[in-house]
Amino acid sequence: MDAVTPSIQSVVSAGTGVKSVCPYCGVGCGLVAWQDGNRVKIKGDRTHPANFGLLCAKGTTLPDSLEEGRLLYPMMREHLDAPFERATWDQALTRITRHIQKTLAARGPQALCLYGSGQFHTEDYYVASKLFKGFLGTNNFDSNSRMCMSSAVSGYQRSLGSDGPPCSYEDLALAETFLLIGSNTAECHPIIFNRILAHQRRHPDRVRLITADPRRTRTAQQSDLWLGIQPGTDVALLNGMARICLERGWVDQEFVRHHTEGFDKLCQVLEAYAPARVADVCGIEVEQLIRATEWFARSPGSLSLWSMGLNQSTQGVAKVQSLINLHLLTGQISRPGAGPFSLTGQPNAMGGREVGGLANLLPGYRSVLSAQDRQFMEVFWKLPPGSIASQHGLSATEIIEGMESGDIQFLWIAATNPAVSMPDLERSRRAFRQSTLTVVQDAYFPLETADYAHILLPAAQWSEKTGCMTNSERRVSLSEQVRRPPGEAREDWAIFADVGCRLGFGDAFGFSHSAEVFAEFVQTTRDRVCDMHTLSHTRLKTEGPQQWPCIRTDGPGQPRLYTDRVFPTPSGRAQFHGWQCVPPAEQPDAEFPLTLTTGRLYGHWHTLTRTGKIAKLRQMHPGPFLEVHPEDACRLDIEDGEIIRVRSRRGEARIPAKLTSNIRTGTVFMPFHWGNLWGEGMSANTLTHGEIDTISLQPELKACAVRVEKIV
Ligand SMILES: Nc1nc2c(c(=O)[nH]1)N[C@H]1C(S)=C(S)[C@@H](COP(=O)(O)OP(=O)(O)OC[C@H]3O[C@@H](n4cnc5c(=O)[nH]c(N)nc54)[C@H](O)[C@@H]3O)O[C@H]1N2
Ligand SMILES: Nc1nc2c(c(=O)[nH]1)N[C@H]1C(S)=C(S)[C@@H](COP(=O)(O)OP(=O)(O)OC[C@H]3O[C@@H](n4cnc5c(=O)[nH]c(N)nc54)[C@H](O)[C@@H]3O)O[C@H]1N2
Ligand code: SF4
Ligand SMILES: [Mo]
Repeated sequence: MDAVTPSIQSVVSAGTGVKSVCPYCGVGCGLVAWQDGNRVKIKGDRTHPANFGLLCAKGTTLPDSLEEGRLLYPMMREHLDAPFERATWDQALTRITRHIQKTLAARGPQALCLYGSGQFHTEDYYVASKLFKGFLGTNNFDSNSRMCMSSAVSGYQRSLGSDGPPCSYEDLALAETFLLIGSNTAECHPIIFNRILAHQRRHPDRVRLITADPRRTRTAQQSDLWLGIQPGTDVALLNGMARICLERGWVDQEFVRHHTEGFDKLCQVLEAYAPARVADVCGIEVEQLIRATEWFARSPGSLSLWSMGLNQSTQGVAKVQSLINLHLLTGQISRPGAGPFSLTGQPNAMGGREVGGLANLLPGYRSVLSAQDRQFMEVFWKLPPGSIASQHGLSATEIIEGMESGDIQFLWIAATNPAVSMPDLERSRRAFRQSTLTVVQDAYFPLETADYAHILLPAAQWSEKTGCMTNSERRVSLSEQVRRPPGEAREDWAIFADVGCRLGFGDAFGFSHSAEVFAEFVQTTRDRVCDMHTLSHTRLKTEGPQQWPCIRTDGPGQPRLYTDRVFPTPSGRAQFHGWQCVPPAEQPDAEFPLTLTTGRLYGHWHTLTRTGKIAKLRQMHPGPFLEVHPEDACRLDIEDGEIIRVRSRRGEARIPAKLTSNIRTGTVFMPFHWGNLWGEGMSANTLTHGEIDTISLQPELKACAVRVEKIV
């Protein structure tokens, strides 16, 4: 067995502690945590409905990441080539406040920008949103969720009328067909995959897994059918499946007639997706396509789980909507065990959407483009009418453009490491160097992004602060503080609130505890799809985690959305929207003949600030590599383990080749975890490009053209 085979580790029993949540992925596993001498100890929370006590290798080793390499004090420097010097909080925040005031006077609010993270607690997000979108009057507050979930958000909004995954983890034990599309669930949402496999073991004759992925991932290897599609051909695949449903009479006529709109237009689009052509475009067999469709359409319950293979694409929204079309067409939605279910990447990307943590959103699933929504928030925040800007703020990749043009004069980066995670890194790094003033607020130092900071602010992280996170099934959990933050580190929300007070908005930012922040935030959700106005830290502590919508104070929230088949669209009907399949922005050609896709490994978390400090996980995945099919390797005359050069139009990497027939020929794969701190030439993002989906503005991190060269 390969070293990276996900091993789900059972918990050991231990003493009492506080309830906490794993700060890694969007599964949102519950933890019990306590302090033992100087160490934080954890076990899985047996009562938490996400994991019932189980944890994966990342969760289990989490406490080992807390000590080494922490940023303990604020640090400052005059310019990027000077060394950092220790500063007091007062000095650092005074400099920030003065710079904001100066920028407001000289250039106006649109020159200010905050780039945040799906790793914020809901309370951090809320205070940041209130400060930037409300009191500073700029919607330039985007987050790394732009690179993660924004295509899912737009897809849900356009097809179902609102953001919000309609399903529940309960459905993992009720569905019979699982379509895992663009998701390496086994490595990236391991506890969910474990639940699916357990369900299949109980019902081996009925439960089937289909994986659609250009790589035969660990997820695909444990599936009943692998659709090894050509990268970027998901819309063709899903249209082909829809077309087969039409041809074979596998359409839920009743559902389509009474609960949807746009069926005729969809049928027109599907005309071009005859099964033989689709199989050809996707590079799979017609029989596989038909079998997958039959399993999906004719099962008593089909659940699709998707993640970055759909979202990170110039067709991200098209892919998501095409998947939802298939659910609507077959009536595989609005009932237990069925539905389109996006697996959220980061632990609180869901909370970010609720609080307005993308440049187009406001708290309570509101939009900056809606006059009514802006007005609601202005009244709520006691701001004069017109305070909230009526345009989208800058999205993640637009921030890079804003730095290049000089439109941004102040950049605040918190809980994300864009000097590793942004596409087209050389360009991004050049842009960051042009900043007038950049603040980086993180738990660790050194850090790749710190190279571009004038001011470093030490943040308290998991176990050092109390706050809420919402997981993929819309369940809000309270993660309680276990120990004091090291050095002078402070909670993110408290830093934003302090700057709010220093700017003269003391009445609005005088929060004394995150519970107060949460209490204010939930009022913005009243009567919204994400209604959680009945929740409070106290209730979550006494009654445990709750799913929204949760409108009763004396009972649990709703496990599923739209079970009455009424959707939050003007007509109450879900919307079909047919898309044509368009290839990825950068196509392979004679010069760059291979398609590079990028992604994750089981034991590592993103840019390695935590998992890179844990010996066991480093041993599991010692370094980056390029997966190459043996046929391509033979043509290129490269051997397994040979250090090769991978080049794109934007940059290059030098890493070992890993020969495997678990990838399509013509496609290569590289994990994106390693940044410059680990050495030059290890970063996948020196190769990727910043082309985006024009609706969701999410970059296409899953496909670019490269060539692989032998190093002589
Ligand atoms: N171990 C681990 N788990 C994590 C994370 C982590 O860093 N490490 N991060 C979390 C976060 S923030 C996220 S967003 C999620 C991501 O979770 P996933 O999306 O499951 O992970 P990725 O490896 O980014 O990509 C998934 C798969 O998409 C495939 N793919 C590439 N192109 C296409 C395509 O065109 N179509 C289809 N159908 N598939 C394609 C890739 O081959 C890859 O196997 O994981 C979360 N969980
Ligand atoms: N090529 C390629 N690039 C990708 C992707 C891909 O699939 N391929 N995926 C994209 C996706 S989906 C994502 S989500 C991003 C992730 O990319 P990043 O967000 O850049 O990755 P992280 O390493 O999770 O960065 C989180 C940072 O927050 C710090 N931190 C942890 N806790 C706290 C806290 O409580 N407060 C503060 N202030 N800081 C804290 C950590 O030390 C770390 O530096 O990468 C994106 N980039
Ligand atoms: S599955 Fe995700 S949330 Fe659960 S322990 Fe692993 S990393 Fe943490
Ligand atoms: Mo993500």
